[in-house]
Formats: sequence, C-alpha cells, structure tokens
Amino acid sequence: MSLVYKADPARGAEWAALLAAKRPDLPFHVWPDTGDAAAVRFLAAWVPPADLMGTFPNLEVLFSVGAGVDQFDLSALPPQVPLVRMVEPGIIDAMAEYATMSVLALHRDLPAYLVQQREERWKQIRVRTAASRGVGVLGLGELGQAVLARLAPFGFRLSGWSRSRKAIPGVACHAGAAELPAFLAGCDILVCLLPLTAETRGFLHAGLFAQLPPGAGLVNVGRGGHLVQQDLLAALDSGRLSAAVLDVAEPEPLPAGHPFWRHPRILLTPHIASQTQPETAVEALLANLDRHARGERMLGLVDRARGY
Ligand code: NDP
Ligand code: OXD
Repeated sequence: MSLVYKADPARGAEWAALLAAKRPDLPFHVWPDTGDAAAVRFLAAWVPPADLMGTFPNLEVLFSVGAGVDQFDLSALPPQVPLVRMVEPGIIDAMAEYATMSVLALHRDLPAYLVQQREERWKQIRVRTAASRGVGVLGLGELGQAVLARLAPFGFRLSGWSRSRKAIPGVACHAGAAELPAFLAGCDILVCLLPLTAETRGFLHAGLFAQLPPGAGLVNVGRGGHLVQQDLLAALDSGRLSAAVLDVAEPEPLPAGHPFWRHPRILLTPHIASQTQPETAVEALLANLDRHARGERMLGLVDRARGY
C-alpha cells in the first residue's frame, strides 16, 4: 500500500522527509516515480495523470493538494474513488492574510496612489473610515469564513453570501440567488472565494458589477474562470468599478501583452494568495488516511454533484 505525490517536486521532497519521519511504514513516491503502480492506493495531486485508473488500478482515494478541485474531471473519476480536497491551516492562514492585504489596499486607495506615484503627483484622497465601508465575501466556506474573521477587528460592515444559510456573528449572511442583489448592494469591496463550478463560471460579470455600489473594488482570489475579463475592463473604464486585485487568471500565466499586465487599476499576483504548506498538509492528509482506515468521513470530501 503506497502514496504517490504528483505536484511541485520541490515541495514533494519536503513531503517525503515529513512522511519518512511520521509514517515510515507508508511507502511514498514523487511523480514520475510511482514504485509498483498496482500498490498505489492513495494519490495526492494537483493535476492527476490522464488515464488515472489505468495508471493506478487499485487507487482508493484521490487527494487534491489544493483547496480547489476544478482541475479534476469529476465525470472521469470512478464513483468508488472519493475525491478529497485540502483543508489545512497553512492554506487558510495565508488566504486570510492576502485577502486582508487586498481589502486594505482597496480601502486605502493604494491602486490610485501607485498611479500618482508614477506620475510624481502629491494628491490626497479623503480617508474614509472602515465603518463606512461594506466588505462582502462570495463563498462562506473554509476560506471565506477565515477571511471574514481576520477582517473583523478593522470595523468594516461585513457580509457574506453562500448557497446554504450561515450564521456568523458580526456578519450579515445572505443565501441563494434571491438574496444576491441585497448582498451586492452593500459591498463597497467584494471578495470572490467561490469554488469554480458549472454554476459559478463567469459569475463576476457586467450584470453583477452593475449591482455593486458605484466605484466598488473587486478582489478575485477564487479562480480566473469566475471573471469575465472584458466586463472587468469595461467596468474599470466606466468607473463602475474603481480597482481590482486579481490573484488568479485564465489562462495562467496570462499571455504577453494581455491588458491586465499594465492596467493602472489592476493589482495582479501570480496565484500566490495562499499555498499548501507541506508540514500542515501532511498532517491533514495523515489524519484523513486514519479516518479512511476507520471507515469515517474524510475532511474535505468533495460532493461531486455540487462540484466542490
Ligand atoms: P469551500 O468548499 O469550503 O467553500 C465554498 C463556499 O462557496 C461555500 O460557502 C459554498 O456554499 C459557496 N458556494 C459554492 N457554490 C455556490 C453557488 N453556486 N452559490 C452560492 N454559494 C456557493 O471552499 P474553500 O473556502 O476552501 O475554497 C474556495 C475556493 O478558493 C477554492 O475552490 C479555490 O478555487 C479558491 N482558492 C484559491 C487559492 C489562491 O491561492 N488563489 C488558494 C486556495 C483556494 P455552501 O456553504 O452553502 O456550500
Ligand atoms: C488551491 C490553490 O486551490 O492553490 O489550493 O489555488
């Protein structure tokens, strides 16, 4: 019975050292080394091999090394093989940091000041209080809730939106399509932390931007596929949106010359809002292997019908 890791090899070497110390009885291989493929019961991958079950005929569990699973073709996975996404404190903490940085950057007009600095212009923009600003998070899962908790001490009016109803102290929670307009109307800064599914592809589009307060800011830390790029450019041009922080794009990396690279109102980072941390990820995976061995539900088990 063995475990194969198929993602960034440098981090794979860290996984190898951690697993050798914590579970020396569990043979571990970093792709393209698989050892005896018939002995592989567990695969931790960012992108699985094309012919997954042909490659690993006795696979029992497929783990995503990331929190998202949109890179997996769920219809190609046999029903008996559970797909488990990564729920681990390293990803959650880094996302809370990045989202806080982005919300504060938009709240304190950083994109406008970066433009002014390049133009050698010394011009003050009136400082608005946090209490006068609404910050809303699309997606109230592991990451969305952690982001809201980290933002709470700043004093923004906080709100969130999800498919099923949540109750989070200090956060105005909205649920479902019927409550989306009321949620958007209160978001001076909107953070997208939805998973990318058939329902959420293209979610950040002109019709949604039109429901935000004029001059709202956008943070997309979900997936590039959530955003209709032309609609963002038009909304920035018209002033409907004031600025955007984008950590994800489609495709990644963006091609040379893409308008996002040099747009004065876009802050762009290369999908680094958060990263799986080997130390905590290996702990999370081993805890899930123990649950699996006991026949219990694993943490982060993906519901294939919902796609997340
Ligand atoms: P979760 O599955 O824990 O949470 C997803 C949330 O989105 C849930 O609240 C869910 O609602 C809500 N949701 C999903 N679909 C819909 C819908 N159609 N309508 C309304 N609400 C919906 O995911 P995580 O918080 O762990 O991660 C979210 C995403 O963040 C990942 O899928 C990934 O794409 C992205 N990510 C980005 C990273 C980066 O570095 N940029 C790093 C890690 C993740 P409900 O609670 O009702 O189910
Ligand atoms: C993830 C990511 O899904 O890094 O974990 O985007």
